[in-house]
Amino acid sequence: SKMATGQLFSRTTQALFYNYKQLPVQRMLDFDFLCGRETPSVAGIINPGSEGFQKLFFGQEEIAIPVHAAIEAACAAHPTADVFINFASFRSAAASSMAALKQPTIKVVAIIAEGVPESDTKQLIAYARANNKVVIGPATVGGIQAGAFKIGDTAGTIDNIIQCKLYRPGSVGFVSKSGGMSNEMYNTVARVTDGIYEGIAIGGDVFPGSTLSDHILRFNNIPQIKMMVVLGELGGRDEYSLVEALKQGKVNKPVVAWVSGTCARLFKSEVQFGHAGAKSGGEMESAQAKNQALMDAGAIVPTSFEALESAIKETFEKLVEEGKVSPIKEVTPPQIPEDLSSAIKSGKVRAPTHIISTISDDRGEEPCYAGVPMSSIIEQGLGVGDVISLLWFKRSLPRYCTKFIEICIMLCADHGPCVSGAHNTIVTARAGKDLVSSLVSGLLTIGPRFGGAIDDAARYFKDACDRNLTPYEFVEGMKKKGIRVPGIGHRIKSRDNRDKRVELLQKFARSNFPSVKYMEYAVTVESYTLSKANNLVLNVDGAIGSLFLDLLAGSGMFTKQEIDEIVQIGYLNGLFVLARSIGLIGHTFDQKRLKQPLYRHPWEDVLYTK
Ligand code: Q5B
Repeated sequence: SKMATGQLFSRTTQALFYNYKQLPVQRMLDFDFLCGRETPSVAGIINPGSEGFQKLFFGQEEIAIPVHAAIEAACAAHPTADVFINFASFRSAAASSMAALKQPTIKVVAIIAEGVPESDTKQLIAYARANNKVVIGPATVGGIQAGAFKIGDTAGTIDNIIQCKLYRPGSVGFVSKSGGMSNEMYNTVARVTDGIYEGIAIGGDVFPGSTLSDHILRFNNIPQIKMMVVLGELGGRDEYSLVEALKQGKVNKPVVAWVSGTCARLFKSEVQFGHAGAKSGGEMESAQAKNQALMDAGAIVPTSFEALESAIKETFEKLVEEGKVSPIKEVTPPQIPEDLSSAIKSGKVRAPTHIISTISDDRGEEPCYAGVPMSSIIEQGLGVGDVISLLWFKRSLPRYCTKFIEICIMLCADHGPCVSGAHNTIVTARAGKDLVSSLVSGLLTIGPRFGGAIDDAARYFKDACDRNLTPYEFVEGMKKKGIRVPGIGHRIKSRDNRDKRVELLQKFARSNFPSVKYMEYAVTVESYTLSKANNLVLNVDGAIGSLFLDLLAGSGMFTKQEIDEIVQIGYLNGLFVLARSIGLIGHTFDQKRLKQPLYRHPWEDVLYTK
């Protein structure tokens, strides 16, 4: 079995990681890279209920690690992965660990959770024993084989791993109950010996899946391990199985041991330390008794925890003198690239951004539109016109301007079911499509002929008015170029059937705007075009286009260059797009509410011709 032959891990060991946590997996991969492993030690991730890939770094490169929804599927996909690292909570750790133990490919299960019911752990232990499998934990950080394989968060940060030289094997086998103390001991061992070969934290529960003596006996069979260090803990009788093994002569390598918790005697009543198993029970379970028994059985036991380091040092030096350890060939581990976020945070690097944004900021306590916090917009009782002026024009405009914007939105919100946009939306909704599809299919008709003539109207009226062209010069000049005057003409509106919307906009502007110069110019153009045909009225696009020029020029809120830029970029069709979306959404709901069937255009309404 794994336990009997000794080696649990190697440089090619791969694990399945249950219940994805980014940090421990990334730390495992960083360790792999540090050790010069060719394959990542995490073959797959199991995240109950989700599948796909998880992107992580392997050195400087990103790799995609497969994510499986179930343990069985993961084991089938990665038959050579024989370690199962279980990061499930204490509630589900036992069930998932048992499921893993039952997989033929899994040989070692490490259980990180603290608080797994003892009766469940006992079942796991019994099953593992009967099937020659190894359980590490529960309530453990895991373990590490230096230069080869690491479980989860074992040994902490990359800096600590480098400091403890865990990227290459030494000659010391280490086993402890506590994971936190094992980090401490990796440092100690690195200081006074040639380093760790393997380190295991068995966990602080009363019933650990594998015991101190299990691992010491295993270490005894690993030729590279020349000495062992054990860090026990008061409470429980685990250390006595080690005492037995020592007494029976089953261990022929030096064992340096210390059982912590000697201070418990200083307390009058029973003391419960951090671990479930670490409480001072009877005399037998005291640290003093266990230290004494270990010493009597032949372990090297110092007089205090402080003296542990020198005991390890002396034991190692003796092995060197006896020629039992050959000097380690030191290697320089590769540099692990630092994560961009932490490098930026520490001011080491700077990186160019890929996007600039100037209109809103969602990073603070509340979103801001052009620097104005949401709460202030609400407290001031501002409206959608103000929001548009902040997000589109990046400034707060006077009330008459924002009111004008709101009037544009209201007047253009809909114009019946027969216009291009509404028709498309209705047909799309009746084809069974969703809201967004129905909406955009209508929006896509907005353009030079329908609703999208506002910007061009503003461009041409501005140019003609600024150049003092007479309506005759302007209209005939356009005709020569073969361009229809944007903002002029309507399918149903005419001299005798005026567009009420145009009149309302003009009325509002005349009584609120400081100047309506551009609109008056458009009206003179209209007078001229009406002399040509009855329907060549100033339409809603032309009214908005010309009046917005007046707003921009008359409000005193925009420079000449800003006005040119607004007209050139073309902001104003946005008003129609935004407004008509309201109506198109309404038409979609209307058709759905009416449960209208698929639309088919009638044959009679098509001229079929050759
Ligand atoms: N003629 C709007 O045309 C329409 C002329 C012109 C010089 C012109 C047309 C046009 C410019 C674009 C524009 C916005 C296609 C319209 C809107 C929103 C809406 C819609 C709704 C809503 C209408 C007949 C004769 C021809 C033409 C000449 C026409 N327009 N000449 N400048 N602008 N306007 N769009 O009626 O000699 O016979 O060749 O393109 O501003 O979209 O309610 O429906 O809220 O939803 O189809 O209000 O005016 O006329 O194309 O048969 O032309 O007049 O050259 O002369 P019609 P056509 P000729 S508002």
